[in-house]
Amino acid sequence: MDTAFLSARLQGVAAEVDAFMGVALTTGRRPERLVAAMRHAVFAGGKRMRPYLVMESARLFGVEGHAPLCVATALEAVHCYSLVHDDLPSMDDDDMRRGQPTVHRAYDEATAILAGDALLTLAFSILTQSSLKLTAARKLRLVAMLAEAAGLDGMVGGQMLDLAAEGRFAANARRQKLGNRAIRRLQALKTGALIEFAVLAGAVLAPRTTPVERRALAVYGRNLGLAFQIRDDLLDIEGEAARVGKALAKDEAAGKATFVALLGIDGARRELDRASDAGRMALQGAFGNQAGPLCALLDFNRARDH
Ligand code: GRG
Repeated sequence: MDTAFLSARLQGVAAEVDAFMGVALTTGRRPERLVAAMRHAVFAGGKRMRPYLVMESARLFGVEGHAPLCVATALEAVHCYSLVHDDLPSMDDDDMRRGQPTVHRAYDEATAILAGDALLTLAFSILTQSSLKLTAARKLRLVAMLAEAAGLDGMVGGQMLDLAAEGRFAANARRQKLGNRAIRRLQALKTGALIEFAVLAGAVLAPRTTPVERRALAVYGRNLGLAFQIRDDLLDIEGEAARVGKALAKDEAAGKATFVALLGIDGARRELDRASDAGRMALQGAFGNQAGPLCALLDFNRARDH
């Protein structure tokens, strides 16, 4: 699958997710400023990589249409919330995201907190809405998986470890030099958990799956999450701020526990290649040529400049 094909597919997914979000985020009798801030967070031009993963992992099992789109949109809502909160003054204190002012900059801090909260809860409304024609057991499974991936045992837990490693808290006000295992755990939670959810959700939507297929998806998801985080760490050092759409070279100054800090630039590049290859092998072993669209994302990530 070549890059042009992947870009077209990503754009197609983005258009579908945007249309769904557009309907979910209409004003009506809702607080206008809050809806506007949520729309700012959602429609700022994200890559929609997680929705792509949901839709392509479902497609591996012949599942297309409204159900994968609902799950994809719910996940993107969680992702957008996490970016809004990550940018807050009390977290990373960023002014720009995706080339636009961050939500607390465009609006104000209270509105940004509420916009994030409302995006997180919107995700669970989408997963439980009646137009999503899945059995109650499958909906419950998706809700439980997303809650775990997003919360204490996933992204939020990872974010807390990240801030603690920076020495943010009075009880522990020194930077921690995390080792290999600790950095991998932190990143698997902070970034990896939502990516793994995206990949595994396709199997929940499938009428039937085998243990071999589920295992292959899990290995692919874990390695893609790792590869994605490493690319993000490399972009902080070697990316162009105008392309990435936010301030760069912040990780080292903040004492962040990154793969570049752990492995150096060359070591991080090698680990990115290793993880990408491991993800590809797992998927091709279980799905053969059908794995093309998901394998293409590994290459896209390797080369991405934002
Ligand atoms: C605040 C609860 C909470 C969690 C924050 C998302 C996150 C956890 C931190 C963001 C910091 C960061 C840069 C993490 C690296 C991985 C990541 C989430 C990058 C942004 O995702 P992309 O590249 O963004 O998919 P777009 O803009 O394309 O949607």
